[in-house]
Amino acid sequence: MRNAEVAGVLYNISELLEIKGENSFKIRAYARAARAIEGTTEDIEKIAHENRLKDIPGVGESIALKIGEYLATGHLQYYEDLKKQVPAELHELLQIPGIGPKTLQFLYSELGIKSVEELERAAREHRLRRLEHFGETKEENIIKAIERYRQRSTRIPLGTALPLVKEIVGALKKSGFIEKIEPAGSLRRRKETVGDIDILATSKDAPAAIEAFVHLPVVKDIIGKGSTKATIVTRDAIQVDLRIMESKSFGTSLQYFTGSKEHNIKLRDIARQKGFKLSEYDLEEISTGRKVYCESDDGVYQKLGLLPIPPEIREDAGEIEAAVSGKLPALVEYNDIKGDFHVHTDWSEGANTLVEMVTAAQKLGYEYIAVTDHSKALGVAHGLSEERMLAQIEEIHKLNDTLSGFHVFSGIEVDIKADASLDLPDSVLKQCDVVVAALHTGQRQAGREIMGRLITAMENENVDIIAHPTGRIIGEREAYDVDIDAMLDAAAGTGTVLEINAYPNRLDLSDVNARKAKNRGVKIAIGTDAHNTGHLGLMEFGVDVARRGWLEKEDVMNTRKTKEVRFKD
Ligand code: DGT
Ligand code: CA
Ligand code: CA
Repeated sequence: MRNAEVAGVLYNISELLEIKGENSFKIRAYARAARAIEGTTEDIEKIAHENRLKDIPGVGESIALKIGEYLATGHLQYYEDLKKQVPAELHELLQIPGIGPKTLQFLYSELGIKSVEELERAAREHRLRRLEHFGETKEENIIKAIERYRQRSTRIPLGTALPLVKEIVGALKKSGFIEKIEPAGSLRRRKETVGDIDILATSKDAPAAIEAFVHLPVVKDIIGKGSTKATIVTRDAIQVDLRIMESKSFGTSLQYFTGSKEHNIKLRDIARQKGFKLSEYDLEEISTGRKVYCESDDGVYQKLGLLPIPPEIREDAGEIEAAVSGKLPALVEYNDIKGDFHVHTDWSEGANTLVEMVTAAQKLGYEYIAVTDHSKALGVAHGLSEERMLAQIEEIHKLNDTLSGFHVFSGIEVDIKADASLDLPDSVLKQCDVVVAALHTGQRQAGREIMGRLITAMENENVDIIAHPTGRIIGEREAYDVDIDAMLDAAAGTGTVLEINAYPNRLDLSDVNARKAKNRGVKIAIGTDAHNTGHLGLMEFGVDVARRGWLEKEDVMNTRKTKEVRFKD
């Protein structure tokens, strides 16, 4: 899928237009289209092919033509022209969160800053804090943002990597030269970001398989190529390794290249204690030199007398000890999921109607969704007032009467305002089946304020779930100043459920925090935060986080049957 690539181009156009001071309607249309394309799980090429580009929010005649041109030729003249009009350094500066076109112009006129390096130097030399509207905190925030920006350019969100891998694996299978093929590395472990992508395969004709790989349409550069291994860089600058292994070594090599490195080191120790030398090629019995081969990587664990360890928890975080003592968790699975607890419709900022979201959820085999549109404080999102909330509840009741085998929970994503009050009165919240509360403003408040808001919300008997509890956005924004232990105490004490937001740039709670929650007895709800029907498909990313957090079926609310879904009473 080229969705991320096309979205990237549209985002860039939006920013270039902004630097040029073009009209804000046009700027926003490109950004909106980019977000929608990034968010949909439907293949943009398929949408273009079926002439449905204009169904995407923000996409009109002119943007549709541009997407078409880019998809067909890999080139967009309008974009190339824009880039020529704006220096690349300025464009890069805009990638730093907190630096918009206006700030950029101001910094240029005051200090002559026109690159990220110059901005960083000015901040470190404390030349920014003296400027009007700046000050010490803002200067420090800019330094942090630059540091994050530099990290972000090196690791790739799972949400970008996974569709790419599916595309590559699909294309290689079609080539006819591949027998077995499996992605390995951090991607197989479903880490929230991956450094590079590692793919393992077997083939009767390894050189031909390697040739097919380096000639895939996604390939931009070939970094290295041998007869059984190649490394390429894709058009969106992601490095991919393909290794062709001998068939008999597939199990041990998949185990080795899945990692993590720390997990492997400990597993090799265990092997040695049992008299084996473990490598990517085989398990060798040290006393006799006899070589043992495994078809799958589960087989490697079994041969060592261990229960197979799911890839998602191979981080040397206690899983090997658990396997040794026969106490591995039975991780929650995607097929256990019966519904979604965080769904928007066109009543607020969603792109689809209530009925469309329900139909899409039914297609996924779900038994229910909770419709959780924004509340009124989010003006930009067209949030619900008291009246509209009550009207929506009414409409959901009517809809439920027409549905069989499916239930819509009437919910709300109510804003926790900066003064810790909720955006809708208890009298209205009480009438919702599910109240999801979340912070959307005042995110930079000090920890005491932030925690006060979260805890006050959790103490409200109407609040069932806290959405995206730490507020972090991967590669873009740090978590709010949250004390995770205090949050978990409050959640446990009040019976409030915490969300794993499945949207790939959030994945919040994170794997580590989800595991802490489980250990405190705090239940988790996975919500996709769907803003269109395609987003409902993001559930798998939430399940990945849950699995990495060692969660089992009973820890996750979405595994319950409709009748058993019960929050605070
Ligand atoms: P990444 O790419 O930074 O997100 O993380 P990984 O885990 O994919 O790491 P990568 O791509 O460097 O290597 C893939 C796997 O190969 C890694 O998970 C475990 C294995 N591996 C790599 N280097 C070593 C090593 O020095 N010792 C051992 N035991 N395993 C290694
Ligand atoms: Ca890797
Ligand atoms: Ca690698």
